[in-house]
Amino acid sequence: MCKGKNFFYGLLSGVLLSGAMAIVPLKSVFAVEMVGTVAKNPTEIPPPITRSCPTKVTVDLVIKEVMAELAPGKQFWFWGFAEKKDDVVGPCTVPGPMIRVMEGDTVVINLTNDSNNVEPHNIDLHAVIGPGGGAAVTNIEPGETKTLQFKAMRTGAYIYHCAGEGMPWEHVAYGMYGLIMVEPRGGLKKAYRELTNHKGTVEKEFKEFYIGQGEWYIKPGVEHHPDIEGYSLDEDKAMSEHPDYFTFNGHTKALNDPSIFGNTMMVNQGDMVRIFFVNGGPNIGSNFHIIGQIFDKFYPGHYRSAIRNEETAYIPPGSAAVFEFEALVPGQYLLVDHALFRVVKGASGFLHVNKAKKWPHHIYSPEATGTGH
Ligand SMILES: [Cu+2]
Repeated sequence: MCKGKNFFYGLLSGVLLSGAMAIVPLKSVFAVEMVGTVAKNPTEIPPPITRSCPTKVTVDLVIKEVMAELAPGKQFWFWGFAEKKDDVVGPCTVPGPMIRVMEGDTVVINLTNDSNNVEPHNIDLHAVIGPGGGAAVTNIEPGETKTLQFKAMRTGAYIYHCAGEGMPWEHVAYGMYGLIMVEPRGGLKKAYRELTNHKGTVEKEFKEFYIGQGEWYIKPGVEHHPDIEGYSLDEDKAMSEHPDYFTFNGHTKALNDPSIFGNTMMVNQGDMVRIFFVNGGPNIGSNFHIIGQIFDKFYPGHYRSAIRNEETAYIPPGSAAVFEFEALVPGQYLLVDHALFRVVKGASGFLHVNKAKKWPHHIYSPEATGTGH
């Protein structure tokens, strides 16, 4: 199945058998890190671009293979991206760390395959123009680091993902994807519109969130780790596109359970909201909708070609987009994939709009609570 890992695995087992003249359980060779969750906090977003001059941006990414909960009671063998800052490696998350650069920037990606891993990996960023989107020069075995440098040529939201072993489907199905935002020179619009009050003109800042959708095909057993009870990729289910779960941000409950991040997407009445959305797939497109909201703008590509006043937006697997809207009416709003049986399988989350002033009866009356769904 995986040429690289079988070779690596076989090499190690041979050394153990011939060197020690004893059968050493291979499970002792590879330790897998047990983490509680890979769920991504939707507010973990790099600061917006405020400059106009291109610069060099360096991003250190570390690939980890970990055991974490995918759905209640289901431990899954995830592969994912973490960011290293000031020599500290952050958590491995799904989606991976959001990367934010500007059109014209020179971007340096230092990609490390953690030495505890068993798989070869690489990175393909759809913001890159060149062979493999970077995958052609970033193939790394566990313990290796390689560097990719590219120029961010086109503004837009793009997915990045692993394409290791020439089998991106497998690596994406294990959770290896994230979003890179290439902002226009000067940055994305900081305010949707200007308002005036008695002190003069004020800008309404966007409250920004980061969501990654993916679907999961699982079977009992963890390759290379026979001592661990858990689940890994079921390739037959993946081939026939019959997923067990869908997630927003790496766990079926990530954005709908207050004990994870279910209360994290919170804004005030009148706030502007911007959502960076990536769909890893690997197979299935998202039909993203927020029940009770209309997207003022939705731009899968250049912000100037935004689609306006859209309600359900299709984000293909292997793609990303930006959504903007004004939170005019207080309440609890359900985020869904509007292929609605997927909600039952985990594709849901909440946006909370706090009442910050008088209820806007001219927009919605009477005053309401809950989602009605
Ligand atoms: Cu990979």
